[in-house]
Amino acid sequence: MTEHQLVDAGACEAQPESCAPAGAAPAREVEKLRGRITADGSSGYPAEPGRYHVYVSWGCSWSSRAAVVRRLKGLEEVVSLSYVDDSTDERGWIFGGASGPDPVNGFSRLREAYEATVPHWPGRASVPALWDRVTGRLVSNESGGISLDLSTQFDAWSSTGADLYPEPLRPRIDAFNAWLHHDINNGLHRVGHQADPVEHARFFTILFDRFDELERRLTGSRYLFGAEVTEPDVRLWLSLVRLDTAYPGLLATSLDRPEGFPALWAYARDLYRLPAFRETTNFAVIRQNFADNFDQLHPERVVPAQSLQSWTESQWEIAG
Ligand SMILES: N[C@@H](CCC(=O)N[C@@H](CS)C(=O)NCC(=O)O)C(=O)O
Repeated sequence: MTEHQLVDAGACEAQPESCAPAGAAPAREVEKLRGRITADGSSGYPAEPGRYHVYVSWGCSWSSRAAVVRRLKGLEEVVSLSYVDDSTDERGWIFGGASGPDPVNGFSRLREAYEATVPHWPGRASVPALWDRVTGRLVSNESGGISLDLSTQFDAWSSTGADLYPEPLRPRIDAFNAWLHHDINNGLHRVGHQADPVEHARFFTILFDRFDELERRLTGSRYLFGAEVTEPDVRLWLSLVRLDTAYPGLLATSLDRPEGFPALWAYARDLYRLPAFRETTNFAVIRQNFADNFDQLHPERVVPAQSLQSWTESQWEIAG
């Protein structure tokens, strides 16, 4: 199995504005590592306690998937995880600062993990990055695969027994995640990087249309797929919390939508009350990340302060 290959999909996911129109050459190629962990070891990377480590960033929604899923599954003692520093420089993510040093390899930059995997790594050194202590290399830098592998392949050691990707729902979950990806997971990047006011407004209309669909879905359903949290709830929530931080009041009430999205907003706060979501979220870093990176979102480079209290107010009491 090829462990890494040049594809343009990563660039599209991270920064869709860098993607070329269909049929044209991609504007920029991003190298992706696509190894997968399997419970039976058939992929070459068997699930084993203590073997794998995930590098993530507090600000990055893609990498936060691994942090939330790991907590929901109760895999803290099984798969280790650490944070890169909150800011990057021209050569990418650095270890240190408030997040502390790299606890696994003692690297000073995340790029060193990539170079240990593929000499002269040609792409960006992105998070999430899943490290294998046995082979001394990265397995994957693809958030979707890492999230699903943590959701399914370590069940023998899960202290919660949560089933985040139930077998009978998998085709529906896969279809939902694909739907979610384009306009919502990437929605923030689309609106945040769009300078043209007409396009900016168009992306917002699409986003609100998707929110309307979710509002209907979540009216009468506690989570996306019923009474239990599943993996797509993680994907949706990480985007919602960032969109609502970038545009305070987006879910509750805003100029464009005074009535807000009551079911979606209640759902978002409901999930925030779970430690797996709350303790892997840092509003200050998310806010700063927008101020630094999303010029079109807030040209003055200041993101409005948001009341954390609104996220902690609940419309209902959580049972159990
Ligand atoms: N397609 C990737 C996207 C990951 C990604 O865009 N990570 C960003 C942070 S949110 C990153 O690390 N970028 C590194 C850089 O741009 O140097 C995934 O879903 O895992």
